[in-house]
Amino acid sequence: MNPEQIRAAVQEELQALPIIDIHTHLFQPSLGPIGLWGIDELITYHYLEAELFRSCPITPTQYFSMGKQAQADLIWKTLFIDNTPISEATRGVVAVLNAFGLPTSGSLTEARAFFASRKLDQHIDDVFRLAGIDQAVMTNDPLDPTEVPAWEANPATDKRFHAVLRLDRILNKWAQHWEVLKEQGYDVAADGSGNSASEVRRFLSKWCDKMNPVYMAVSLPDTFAYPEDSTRILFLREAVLPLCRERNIPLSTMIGVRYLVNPTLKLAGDGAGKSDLRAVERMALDFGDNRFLISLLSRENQHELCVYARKFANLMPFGCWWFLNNPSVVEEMTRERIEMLGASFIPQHSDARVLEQVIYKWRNTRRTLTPILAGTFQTLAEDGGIVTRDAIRRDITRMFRGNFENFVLSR
Ligand code: RAT
Ligand code: ZN
Repeated sequence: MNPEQIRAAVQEELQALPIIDIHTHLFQPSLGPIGLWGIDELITYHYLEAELFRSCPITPTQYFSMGKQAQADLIWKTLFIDNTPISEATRGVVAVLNAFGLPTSGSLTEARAFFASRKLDQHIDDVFRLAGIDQAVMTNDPLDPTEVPAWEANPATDKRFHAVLRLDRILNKWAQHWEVLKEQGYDVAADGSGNSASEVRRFLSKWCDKMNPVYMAVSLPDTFAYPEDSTRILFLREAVLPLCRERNIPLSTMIGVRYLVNPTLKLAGDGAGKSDLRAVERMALDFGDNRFLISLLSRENQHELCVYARKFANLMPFGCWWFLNNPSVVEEMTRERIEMLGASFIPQHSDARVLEQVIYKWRNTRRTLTPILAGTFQTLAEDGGIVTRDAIRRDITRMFRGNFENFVLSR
């Protein structure tokens, strides 16, 4: 194939492949109204809330006291009318409106009427088709009071969605949650002593039965350390990782958050920090029978992660997370990963919080990665390698589906 044919083949294969979105904050409709969708949710996405305060004098306290629609109107006026929507997150809203043939400027009336007319179940099918995905992995928290009742009602499964047992409240906020377990009859203590670890395992095991998660997951601070004398590491070592082995599922660790550096911004108030990846090295070594999906929030940590993935086959780097999901950084990270790991990683997840975001996030990923992947195969051809359509399809399928199916679903 000549360079132009290679580029066209990459573009077509990437376009045609139904991707598995391996980490989102979306919910299957059978879990009820906790799933966010529609124009007001899109505009009040926390990525956009953070941008609002840079261009409008309103204080966070004033903003958060407003109703959802008034918040959306303010963000729309500030970031889309008074300013040009050139940031990644604002451009995303424009792309979604455009995908549905809705006006991308002026009033929101038509968009609101359109989304109000949609029936959720069919809408999900349409959104997934526009995004080019066929499955999305959820984030399910067994200690979230808004989510628990939905699971207690034994929701119908939905082949478009997979559950994930999220552990943040247990591993990061034990002090605020141990009593909730205690009230539910688990023999746990604030300091993790006595039967706490085995009881946490029993609690998680019950939730595995209920949710049938494809993996367990936790976000971790930039200061994450292992080994360490803490309830976090105690429960990881004695409850979470043994249970992952028993159920034969991976643990996803997303490391590098600096929680609430500006608490007034709520969900938009977290920052990012560089981590010491010796913790990852030691975990990969000490728990050689566990599998770890890994995403890191700091750009500076990405090269090191590739090095560790070369040492430990039980690490699966995935995604360009949160502040990294911008074309300039995605380009750099993906090049680095291909150069060091071939096709043995998962390039992206959407992290969508509002259903329709998968449309713009996956379009952006395809647009950014087409030249990177094409360049990879073009360079191979230049060096005398045989590049075929089948090889391109095989590698793209492996990165955006196969690695997840093999590492997570099919073991
Ligand atoms: O990207 C985000 O939406 C963040 O707020 C987080 O939810 C992060 O992705 C996480 O899963 O902790
Ligand atoms: Zn997330």
